[in-house]
Amino acid sequence: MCPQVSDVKALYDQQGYLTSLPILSPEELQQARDAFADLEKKFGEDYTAYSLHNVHMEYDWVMALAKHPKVLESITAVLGPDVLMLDSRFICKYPETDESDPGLPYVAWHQDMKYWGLDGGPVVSVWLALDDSLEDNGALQVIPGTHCSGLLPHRQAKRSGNMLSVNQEIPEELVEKENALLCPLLAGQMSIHDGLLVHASDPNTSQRRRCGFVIRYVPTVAYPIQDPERPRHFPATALVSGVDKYGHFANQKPEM
Ligand SMILES: O=C(O)CCC(=O)C(=O)O
Repeated sequence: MCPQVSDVKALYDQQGYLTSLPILSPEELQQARDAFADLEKKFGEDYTAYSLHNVHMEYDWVMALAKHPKVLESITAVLGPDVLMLDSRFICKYPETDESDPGLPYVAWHQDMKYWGLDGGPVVSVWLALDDSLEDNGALQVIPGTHCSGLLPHRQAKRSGNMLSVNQEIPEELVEKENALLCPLLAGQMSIHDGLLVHASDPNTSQRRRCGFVIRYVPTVAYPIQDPERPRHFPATALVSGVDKYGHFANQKPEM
């Protein structure tokens, strides 16, 4: 039986995340992977690992992923009908030749809200898998319930290899690692998590790529704030569901 919208929201509110949600059909997955392979050919893997930021503004196939009806079904269940897409990024961890390298790419424990100067509503992050994302290739890990802890202190990461552009991490003593859960995904599935949920991911120690498309959404009622601790611009927003009666985010991509 399909879960009701209210069940989805209740579970999300309680845990701060949902995982293993089936999104792309085999054909849609193949098309996305082929289109991504073209970007790898064009830009090279050093670039596609983390620098394909907000390319939904350039490529219709990327925008179509962000507006995929099944993605929006979960997002609107959580945020309500009027939703803006704030930002997007592909995050790829490629197989490494030297697994003993202490600087292998990983993502340090953090909360997404640390990076977003906004208020008035929650941020929901989607992690849509283009590859199977499992323990050995560095799947996302979350600490359930931590979205209720408020914004925790972050500092410069101590270990090299942190993929986060501002290289921050929550200090170890504040991370309840013993409660962490892995969110393994098969290609074509997604997880979603709240902007305050503590999460991270380990290096890819397998011989398989781990590629995901991360999309951030907010309800249209949210608004940008000036916070020197979280200086963030929003040059690539797009209304993806409902209406925007607030107009809090100026630079919106016109309807496709
Ligand atoms: O891709 C990862 O390993 C981390 C992604 C992440 O931090 C996020 O989706 O907010």
